[in-house]
Amino acid sequence: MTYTVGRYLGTRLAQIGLKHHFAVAGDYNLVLLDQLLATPDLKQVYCCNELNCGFSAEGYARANGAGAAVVTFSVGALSALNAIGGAYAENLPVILISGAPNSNDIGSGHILHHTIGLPDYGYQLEIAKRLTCAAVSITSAQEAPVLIDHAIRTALREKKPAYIEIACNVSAAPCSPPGPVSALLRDVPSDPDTLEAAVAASVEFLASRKKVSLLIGSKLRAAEAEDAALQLGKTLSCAVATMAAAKSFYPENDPHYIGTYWGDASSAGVREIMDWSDGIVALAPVFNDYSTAGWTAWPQGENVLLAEPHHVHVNGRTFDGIHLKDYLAALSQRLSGEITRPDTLKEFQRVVRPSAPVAAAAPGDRLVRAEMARQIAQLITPQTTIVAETGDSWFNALRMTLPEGARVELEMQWGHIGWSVPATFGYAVASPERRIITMVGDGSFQLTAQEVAQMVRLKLPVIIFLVNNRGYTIEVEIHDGPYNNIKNWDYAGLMSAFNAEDGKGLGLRATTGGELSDAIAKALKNQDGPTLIECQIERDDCTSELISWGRRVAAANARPPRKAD
Ligand code: TPU
Ligand code: MG
Repeated sequence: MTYTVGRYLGTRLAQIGLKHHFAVAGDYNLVLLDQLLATPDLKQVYCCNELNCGFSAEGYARANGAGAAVVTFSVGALSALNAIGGAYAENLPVILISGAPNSNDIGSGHILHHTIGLPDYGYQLEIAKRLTCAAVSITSAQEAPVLIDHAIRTALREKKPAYIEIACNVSAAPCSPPGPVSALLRDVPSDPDTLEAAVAASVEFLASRKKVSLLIGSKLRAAEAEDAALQLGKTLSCAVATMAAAKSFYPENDPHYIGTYWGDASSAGVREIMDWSDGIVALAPVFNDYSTAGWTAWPQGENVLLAEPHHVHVNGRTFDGIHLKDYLAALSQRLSGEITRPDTLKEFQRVVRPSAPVAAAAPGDRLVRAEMARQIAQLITPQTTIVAETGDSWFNALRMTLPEGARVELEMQWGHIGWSVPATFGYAVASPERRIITMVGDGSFQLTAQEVAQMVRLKLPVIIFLVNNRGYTIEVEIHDGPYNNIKNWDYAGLMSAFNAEDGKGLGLRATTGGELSDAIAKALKNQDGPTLIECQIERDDCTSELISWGRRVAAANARPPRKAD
């Protein structure tokens, strides 16, 4: 068959495992959308706006490995680019596809609608280049396959977003045969000699230390190294902690797992064990101001072996050009039967007693955070994914103990409030078989609320716990002022507006523990649409971790400027 540019692109998206793409229509992309609709095995899913479209594709990529969003030029794409920045920060290969001006207009001096009113339309590509690993502009059908393949291949290899703009008069043009012959190359293999040298240096590091622990970082999933990390934990028999943004990237039911390492917001005993360790093997971590709790908990120096997705730093040497999963597998194999390091785990078991379960509140008592979190935690099964928004929802999710298979999705590097609603939508489209639970604050929800309407449209039975604490509590704990108060909404009442005449979404409100358990029971029965449960709690009713972490972040923000020499 003859492939048009749009069909070629659609076929490539299907070949990399996409079953859906997210879209908002506009005249620059309508013909392209027609072409994508004609692609077998690729469904088109619509969003309310382009920011949400980008985040939906981002959420889809979390569940499916990659995602795609199709938007119109400028007015659409510039909104979507915020979510693309998020995909870059979060290491997710999201392909942003934008319709673009007719190729005849380029260089003609014409002023076009939706642009900034100048005859140069190149600004969008320039912006996209800063926020993606590959950005291409397609203005002729002949070059389209090469450019499309370059963008998609680079995104998959680097686990970063890519950008493709297609002139609106080129989408339906036939491109050069034979079309997409076979699947795209995903990666180049690890260099065997470097791998060998990295493993040898790492064995030396481990052999000279007794109190070794493993620290799991948030790039581990993008590095496709979760299984290999588990294998290394078992091989070393040491204590294993996850960084906050890597919650659920290591099975919490594994006997070596000790909890979250996050400075003084760590789970009980974990900071003490990490501080006590004389060798920390850090796997694909992101050490930023938030994850180090305002630079107060940053493992570095000679006692840290830092294994990144494509290189390893150990004993003052760097080994580049290897894949983390290959390195971890080779290291486990080399260590097996010779070196184990159980001291950190033994010490943890000595110093930390299992905490007593939180007692249920009386059903008629005013709802408090602890009771809300207790009831949500009871819902978690191996099929659950918790999507937790920036705010105290982060800290509530981090406290939950996960059975094997349960996942937590966080967007801690980008930290765009409102991310969780469209990301939940995208995730649910990708993984309808999972039970998806979203925890989102009132302030965050107000940014992207309308995407709940798309969950209604597609009848996705997600459960959204909307924490109405009347404001930006996370900001209150960092630095308070009148800007942290927000207009209250009737959140539960929104659902009837989203349902309109045909939707099956459910909006419920809980002001007591009893009302919350009733609402949850109704949510579990509602399989024909989302259930939003507005949980009303006091403004200052938050986790102790938020308070101590907020204090650290405030102190880091308040460091005075350096003095001039
Ligand atoms: O649980 P809680 O009350 O902390 O969460 P809520 O109500 O969702 O409040 C979140 C407050 C917040 C803001 C305003 N967290 N971070 N920010 C700053 C911010 C502003 N704009 C964007 C797009 N992202 C942000 N993180
Ligand atoms: Mg709030």
